[in-house]
Amino acid sequence: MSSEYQNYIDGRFVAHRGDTIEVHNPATFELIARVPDAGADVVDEAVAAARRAQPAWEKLPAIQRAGYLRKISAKLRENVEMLATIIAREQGKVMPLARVEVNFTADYIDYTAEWARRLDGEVLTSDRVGEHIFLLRKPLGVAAGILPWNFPFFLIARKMAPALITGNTVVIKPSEETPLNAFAFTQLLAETDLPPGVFNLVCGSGASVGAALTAHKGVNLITFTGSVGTGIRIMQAAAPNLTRVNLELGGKAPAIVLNDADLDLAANALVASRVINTGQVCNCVERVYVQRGIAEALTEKLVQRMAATRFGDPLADETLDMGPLVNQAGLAKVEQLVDSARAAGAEVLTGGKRADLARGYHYLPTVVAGCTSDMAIMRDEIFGPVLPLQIVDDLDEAIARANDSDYGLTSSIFTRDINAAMKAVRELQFGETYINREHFEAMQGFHAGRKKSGIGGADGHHGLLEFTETHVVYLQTS
Ligand code: TXE
Repeated sequence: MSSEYQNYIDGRFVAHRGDTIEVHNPATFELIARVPDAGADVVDEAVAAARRAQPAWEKLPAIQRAGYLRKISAKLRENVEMLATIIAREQGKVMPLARVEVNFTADYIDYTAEWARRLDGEVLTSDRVGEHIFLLRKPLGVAAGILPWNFPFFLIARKMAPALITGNTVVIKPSEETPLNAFAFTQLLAETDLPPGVFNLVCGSGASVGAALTAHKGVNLITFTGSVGTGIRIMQAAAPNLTRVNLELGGKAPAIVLNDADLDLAANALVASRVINTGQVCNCVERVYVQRGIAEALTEKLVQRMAATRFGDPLADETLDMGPLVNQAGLAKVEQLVDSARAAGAEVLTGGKRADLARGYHYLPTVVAGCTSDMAIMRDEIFGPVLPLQIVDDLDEAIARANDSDYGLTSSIFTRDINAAMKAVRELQFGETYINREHFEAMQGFHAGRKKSGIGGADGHHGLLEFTETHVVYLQTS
């Protein structure tokens, strides 16, 4: 079967003949497209094109590479409404957030372009008379970006922009759940004069394109955002070639709320950090440890706010707080975690079941109280609009329970006591901690998880370095 959506290789759209993947709107179940499920031969062509283009791309002054990036971001800014609508339709995000995603993506590309004149090496002190030691930073070569579906558009930029500004070329594989925004991105990119082969797009499943890319000898870096299980498979596929991996594998973010916290601020931030993108964000609040003294008051505020959360088809109503979950598997996982907590003695205070709508993978905004650390809902990533609460006696207990996790991406604490906040910062085993605010990272930060949340990180100066390797030069003069 042929598909009107075409892979983009060496500066050209390539007609696809072969297997296709169906893309559905998760709010309506409507079939919206069939896209290529490319094979290993197409991956070979894309990697070969990226390899051919890389040396000349690397030789360009960084400021010229930045110029190309800015042309791409300008195209995105001219097409915000079109792009946001595609994202909302295939992923289920509400339109205001989809617009934020497109604008943030353009901002991210521009921010990355600004690094052009700041990509420095180092001059090291020598032990020898007349010797000069230079540490150069060089691109790795070809980066393969494997994308998830939750912020699918932004993730193109998070993989592509730092790769390109540092002199690498890329092959991008979108998630098979949300490929249409990546085709739209590529259409706009193709309207610029970006040299052929610098950016390539290959669409397909994890088993086809994902497996071929990650086992490919011509790939120098695999940068992946997705699940822990797939991250492990990617490391295994990369091992024979010793290909570098950069893995962002989600989290089980704890939020700690102490007795002295501003409860309205905490409740607003916790709900915002759970409702955004229907709870399908790696840094979303996944479990709340609330100190006994304010447990009742905070719980009441959370229940009230979660119960008031409005959801439905994002394209039918722009004022909704959230859309559906992305697919049946996501809905089944949320349902199973809440059901198992209930069966183990936790109390569902609001929600706790699928929404009674005719169409769409909707789950009711849910608060589950009386959770304990042995429950799966406190240990596994929920990735849905569910807030599980556990009562703790003090900060020490909260920190110990927060750290007792396979994950280590983000965390937060709500308190007016600077000593308590800084003790949490010292002892929490997480890549990020938010104090008295919602969970959401900044592009100039460094988004990196510990433990099974991943290897390496993204954003800011440290994120750029992930796309480089060092070359030390010893120059002996007389
Ligand atoms: O992820 P997968 P799924 C978590 C979240 C979610 C769960 C499952 O808990 O409920 O993962 O989501 C590609 N080689 N996160 O199943 O499978 C696949 O085609 C190479 C957290 O959608 O990890 C897609 O492009 N690639 C998260 C990408 O991996 C392979 C974001 C992600 O899919 C592959 C998303 C293979 N063998 C889900 N198999 C976050 N960190 O924010 C699959 N893929």
